[in-house]
Amino acid sequence: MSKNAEIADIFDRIADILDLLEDNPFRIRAYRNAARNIRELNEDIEDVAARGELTKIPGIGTDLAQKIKEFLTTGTIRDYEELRKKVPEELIELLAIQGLGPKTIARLNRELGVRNLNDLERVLETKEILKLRGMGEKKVEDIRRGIELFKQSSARIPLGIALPLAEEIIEGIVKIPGTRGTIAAGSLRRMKETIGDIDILTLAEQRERVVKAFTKLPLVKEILAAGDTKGSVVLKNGIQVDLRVVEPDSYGAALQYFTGSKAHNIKLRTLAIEKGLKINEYGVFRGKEKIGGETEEEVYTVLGIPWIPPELREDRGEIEAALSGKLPVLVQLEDIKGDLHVHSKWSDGNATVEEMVAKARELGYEYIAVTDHSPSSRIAKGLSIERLYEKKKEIESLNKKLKDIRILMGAEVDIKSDGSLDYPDDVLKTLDIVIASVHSGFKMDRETMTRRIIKALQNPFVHILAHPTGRLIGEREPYEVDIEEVIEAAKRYGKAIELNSYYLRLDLNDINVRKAIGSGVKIVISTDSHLPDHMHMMRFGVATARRGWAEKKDVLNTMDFEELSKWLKETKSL
Ligand code: DGT
Ligand code: CA
Ligand code: CA
Ligand code: ZN
Repeated sequence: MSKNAEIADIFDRIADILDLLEDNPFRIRAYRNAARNIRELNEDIEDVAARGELTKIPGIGTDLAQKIKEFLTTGTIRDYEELRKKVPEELIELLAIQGLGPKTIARLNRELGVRNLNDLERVLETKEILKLRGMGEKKVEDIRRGIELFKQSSARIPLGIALPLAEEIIEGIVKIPGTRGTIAAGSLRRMKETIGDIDILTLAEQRERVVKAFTKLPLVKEILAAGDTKGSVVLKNGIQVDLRVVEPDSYGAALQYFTGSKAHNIKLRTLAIEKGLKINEYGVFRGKEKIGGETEEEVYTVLGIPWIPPELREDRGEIEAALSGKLPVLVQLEDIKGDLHVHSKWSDGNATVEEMVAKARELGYEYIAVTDHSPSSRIAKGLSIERLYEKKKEIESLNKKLKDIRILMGAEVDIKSDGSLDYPDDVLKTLDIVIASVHSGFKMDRETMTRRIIKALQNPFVHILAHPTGRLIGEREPYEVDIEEVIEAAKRYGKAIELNSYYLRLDLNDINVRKAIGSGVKIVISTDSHLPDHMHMMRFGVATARRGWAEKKDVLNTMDFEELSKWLKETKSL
């Protein structure tokens, strides 16, 4: 892990502990902001420190800068070590449980002696817990569900965390002399939204030596196994990495095998058997003769089918599609012509409109929609109508200045509990693009929520429904909603549905993307960025769209500016 990530983790941890100690909320928020900004820094924090520019990082004052320097020179922060002594480590872990806030944890600890998850599960079964202030049957039930979710998710890592780490490991392996073709396999290559462990494949002659060098990479905390062809390690943040070192003539077969999924491999093996062939991680065989295995393409073509993109390999009909020549031509990152959901300093973003536009330009986009929050989102500093019009002026003048990129004046408008929108129609009418989304009142029954969202889609000025199920991977389950009905309504009213690329959202998910495009509804792959660097998360959204079988034509923001403008206008007049 880079120093940036280590320091950010410590700051987050300090905030957690202060939370449990019910410390000053502003102090807590300061640590959280600092952690976020450090994590998203574009360069190594050592370099920033060396230039004496730590306090130029947003949210870093002299005090935090001092702590960063202390960490860079001594490897630890004294205040942090002191704080850690005040709260048991296992108690801090409980903060990750949805429905269980720091105040409740502190109370559970003080009054019922809860020190860890086991204790918590035990007291949840007793009557005593109901005597605690603020506790009731309903709350107890919420905590139980939170625990369940916590147990499921703590074993899997979001793609957005695993992928950058894997890239760092791969860089390390590439530098080991004698390695070639180093590549991620497993669920990571299939770009699943969460990853159990990281699988990596490399090609080398002296395999044992490569495995040994792998186990010595700086990110490694613990060695689980180190043999002559494979090694397993645990990284500093607890993620397991399996490396397999293979020989050239079986590289393709191994890559195919270890990319999975298991279900896809089983199907493929059946196909091989039908053709009188045998397939395994070493190659494809006819009797004793090896007829393929050097490249992955070869493995598929000797079975009589075209190469299948890894994102499709889930046994969801891809082998049948390959057999009948009906594999989709999947959308690619390069097809994306703009980001249609980003925030700026006008609301809760961290950067100015110009800074967001600069990033869009760097990414080669033709356009960007700056869609700040509406007034109901108070914490997110939603814009009053007055401020909305001020922002509109700024964007108009920027558009006059800029030649190479178009800025769309937009808003992310709250869908209120009754399905009405947070700006009146005569205001919405003046915007280039309107995104509607649910930001509060998640706890509704399925039918009410579905009707609420459909009502918003009926509004003639809405173009896109954003993060349609509201889930946060590992943190919050989707709200109750009949997504099929929502998709049908989107089709009926000519609206698009967002695939939010933020790594904890990926909402729509792969399955729902397929449903949407299957119904003829366009998806929009956006990042919902609150700072320029978040715009790189587009790749997670594109990957999820590919897992949902999306082609270029299914994705609204692959259109050029002219086509898009036409689509936006037509939608408004439907
Ligand atoms: P994960 O790590 O839980 O996110 O999922 P994967 O798909 O990366 O699974 P993993 O790491 O257990 O194994 C990597 C690949 O190796 C898997 O996708 C397919 C292949 N594989 C593992 N075990 C088996 C097996 O028993 N049969 C077959 N056909 N393939 C297997
Ligand atoms: Ca894996
Ligand atoms: Ca594995
Ligand atoms: Zn947003």
